[in-house]
Amino acid sequence: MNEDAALARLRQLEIETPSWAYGNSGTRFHVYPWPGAARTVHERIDDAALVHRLTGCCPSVALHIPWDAVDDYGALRRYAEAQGVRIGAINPNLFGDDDYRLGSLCHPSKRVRALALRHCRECVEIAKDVGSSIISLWLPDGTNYSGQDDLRERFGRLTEGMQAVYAELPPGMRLLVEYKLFEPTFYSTDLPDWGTAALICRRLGPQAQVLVDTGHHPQGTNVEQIVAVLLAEGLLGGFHFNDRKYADDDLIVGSVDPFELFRIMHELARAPDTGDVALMIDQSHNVEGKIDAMIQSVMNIQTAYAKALLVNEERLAASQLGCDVLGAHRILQAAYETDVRPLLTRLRQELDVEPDPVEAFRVGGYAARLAEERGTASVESAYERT
Ligand code: RM4
Ligand code: MN
Ligand code: MN
Repeated sequence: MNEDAALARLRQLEIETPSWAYGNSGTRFHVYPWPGAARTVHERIDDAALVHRLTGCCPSVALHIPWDAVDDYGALRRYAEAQGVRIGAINPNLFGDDDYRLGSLCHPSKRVRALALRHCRECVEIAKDVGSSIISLWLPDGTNYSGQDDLRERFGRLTEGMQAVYAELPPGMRLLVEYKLFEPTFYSTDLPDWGTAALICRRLGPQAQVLVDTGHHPQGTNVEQIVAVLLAEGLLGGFHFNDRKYADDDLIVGSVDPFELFRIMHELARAPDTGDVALMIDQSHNVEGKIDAMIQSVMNIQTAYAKALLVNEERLAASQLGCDVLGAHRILQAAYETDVRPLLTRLRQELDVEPDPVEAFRVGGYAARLAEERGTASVESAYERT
């Protein structure tokens, strides 16, 4: 499509950021605290709102329960709205309790399965209270050793548990089913891949769709093909964008393989209707700042989408039908190599934000102010040190 049409589509692009990426996080080796990192759900919402102000395209923030639990969700909703954002997907947490050592909805014990189900029910209620229409469910369930549990039994428990969660959904609320190859378990995972997730969603009904976390596949998986097939089947519910080098690395989107991001965004760009696909980021900033890294991810998604929108679809289709293998590939490559910075500058002028929102954050004194406000003023800002 031409630049003006691409600009119109870019204006509609909305990206949801995750509350959990704004707080301190780390690996199993250590958590290095970041000056001014958000400590409470209110501060996490503040940071998401700042990202929205600087980018103009991140109007919602996903919550993780109980990490973001509060007593009054109506008040939390109003707080978010007062900061200029709304609350997006509610993510139940089925891994943060001692009871979940051997799983949650697939646990061998009925008692633990009931606990997990109760938590999912609570999350549906929270979603209603905050005005969200999405439950993003990731199950950490699996086993570490062959023989540890009966795989078919576990699949049965999975279906039953998911059906029970699905039954709680009010009309208009969607259950996005997230899969992941491995981790925290290493021998088997109950929802390991998009096929299993799609199978479960088909069993459940139209309010269940698959969530593709771009870091949750075996090395070398063709993620854009998964996206294409799920779109064709009406089963693509949303994304957790991040990048990875080895496993579930949760790195800045597009930092390792921007061409893959472009190919994924191309599947979205050429789909007739992607209005329902929730574009969410799921990241963990362990050694870098949180807010500017989030903005960088947002900008990288915009860049990839802009390039994807500029693919000459007519010529591409003609080359494909004409069996011109290299010609078709070169059309994609040409779009990928286009310098879209001028187009994105136009977009940001229209959105009334700075041409480089990462730079705007870094020179705007935000980091020092947040460090001071949040009681880490004695630690010099990482930017001032360099
Ligand atoms: C998982 C998965 C989920 C996220 C948790 C914290 O690997 O990506 O989406 O909620 O991490
Ligand atoms: Mn995820
Ligand atoms: Mn993950």
